[in-house]
Amino acid sequence: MPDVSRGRDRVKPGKKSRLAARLGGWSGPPGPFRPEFWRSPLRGPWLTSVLGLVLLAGITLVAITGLISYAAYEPRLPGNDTTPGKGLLGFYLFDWPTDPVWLYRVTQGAHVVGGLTLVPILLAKLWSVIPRLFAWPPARSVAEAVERASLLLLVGGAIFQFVTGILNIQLFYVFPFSFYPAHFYGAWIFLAAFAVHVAIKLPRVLRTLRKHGLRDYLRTSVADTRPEPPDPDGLVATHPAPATMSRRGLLAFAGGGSMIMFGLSVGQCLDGPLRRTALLAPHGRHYGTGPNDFQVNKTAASLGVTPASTGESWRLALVGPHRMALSREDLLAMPLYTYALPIACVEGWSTVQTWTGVRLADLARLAGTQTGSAGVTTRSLQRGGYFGQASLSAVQVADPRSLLALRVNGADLSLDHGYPARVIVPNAPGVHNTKWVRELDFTRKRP
Ligand SMILES: Nc1nc2c(c(=O)[nH]1)N[C@H]1C(S)=C(S)[C@@H](COP(=O)(O)O)O[C@H]1N2
Ligand SMILES: [Mo]
Repeated sequence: MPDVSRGRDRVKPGKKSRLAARLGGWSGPPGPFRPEFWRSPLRGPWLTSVLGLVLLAGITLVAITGLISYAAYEPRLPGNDTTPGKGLLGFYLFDWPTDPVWLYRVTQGAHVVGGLTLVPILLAKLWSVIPRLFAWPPARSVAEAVERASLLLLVGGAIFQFVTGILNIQLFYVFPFSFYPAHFYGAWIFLAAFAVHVAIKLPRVLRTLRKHGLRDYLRTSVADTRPEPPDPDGLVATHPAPATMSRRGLLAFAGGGSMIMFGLSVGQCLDGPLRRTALLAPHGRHYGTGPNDFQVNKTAASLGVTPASTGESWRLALVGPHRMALSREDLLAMPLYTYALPIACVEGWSTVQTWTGVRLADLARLAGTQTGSAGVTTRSLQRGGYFGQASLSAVQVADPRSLLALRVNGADLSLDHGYPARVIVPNAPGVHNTKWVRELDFTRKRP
C-alpha cells in the first residue's frame, strides 16, 4: 500500500509541463486540478472500461431510437419539422410505416426509459474519469488540445442531451430555446464526439478487459480492494485512500440506481395495473371518467377549446377538389370502423385504446381525391400551443385503420380527448393524432 498518511501539501508535484516550468514552477491551480486531490482507490482503467462498455451499448440504443423518432415525425412533410435547414443531417430519413402499429410505442418507450435508466451509469462513468476532466495543464500538445476539446463536446453534449430530454419528459419547458431542434442538433454534435471517443478508446477498453476479465475485480472484497496498477491515462489515484467500498459494491450501486430508474418509469409504456408504478412520470391522475379515463397531456381548457366551439355549430371542413362541411351527425352516418390503436407520445408514455370513427381514406375520397394519392394536413380548433396542425403522408391516409375518431371505448370522446373528432393513425407519434379537428386539407400532392 502506498503511504496514505502523507499530507497533501508535502506531496511532490509530478511531471510538469515545460509551460508550467516556465511559469516558475507553478504547479497549477490547487484542489481538483492536482492529481493527488483524487484519492479513490476504485478508479482505474478496469472500472472505466466496464462502465464504458455498458454506456456504449445503452447510448447506441438511445441514439438509434432517438433518430428513429425524428424520422417518425415525417419532417419532410410541410409543417411537421421545426429544425431549420437540417440538410445533410436528414440523410437517413425514410417513409414512416403504419405497420407494425406498436413500433413507435416500443422505440420511443425504449428511448425515454433507456435514457432514464442510463443516468446512474453515466454519472458513475463521469465519476470514474473525473480526474481526467480536471487534468492540468489543459494540454501539453496540439493533439492533446484537440482531445480535450473533443471531451468538452462529449461530456457537454451528453449532459445537454440528458438534461434537455429529462426536462422535456417532465413537461418542464424551462430552457430558453425550443426542445425539438436543440435536442436534434445536440444529438448530432454529441454523436460525432461519441464516435471519435469510441474509436480512440475501444481498443484500450478491450485490451484492459481481456487482461483482467470481469471476475478478478468483481470477486474482491472491500478489505482486499487495491488500486489498479498505474495507468498512462492517470485514472489510478497517485495517493489513494483506503477503500471504503469494493468495485463490486460500486457497480451494484450504479446498477441498482439504474434498475430503480427503469422500474419507476417503464410503467408509463404499459396499460393495466403496472402503469401506476411509473412514479417518475409526471402526469396527473385525473384524466376523465369511465371510457375516457386515460392519459391527457393537453387539456381543452389549456388551449382555448370550449364546449361552445365544439357544440352544435361545429363543422368539419374537407378541403380538396370538392369542398364540404360535415356535422358530427353527418360523420356518424358514414361507415364507422373500430380499431384498438396506441397513442404513443414522444415523451415516452403510451396507451392502447379502442377508437371508433370514419376512415381518413373515405374522407379523402369524399373530398374528391383519388384513392391512395392524397396526404392530409389536419388543423385543430385550438388557440395557441404547438401541435394544432400536422401533416400525414399518403400512406398514412390510405391505411384503413387511420381514423377520424368520434368515439373511444364505446363512448363519445371527452372534450379533453378531442371531441368532436380527433385523428388516430396506426404507429404515428402521438403528436400527429390531432385533437379537436376543424379541417382536413387534402390538397397537397404526394408524398
Ligand atoms: N390539437 C391538438 N392535438 C394534439 C395535441 C395538442 O397539443 N393539440 N397533443 C398531441 C400529443 S403531443 C399527443 S402525445 C397526443 C395525446 O395527447 P393528449 O394526452 O393530450 O391527448 O395528442 C396529440 N394531439
Ligand atoms: Mo406527445
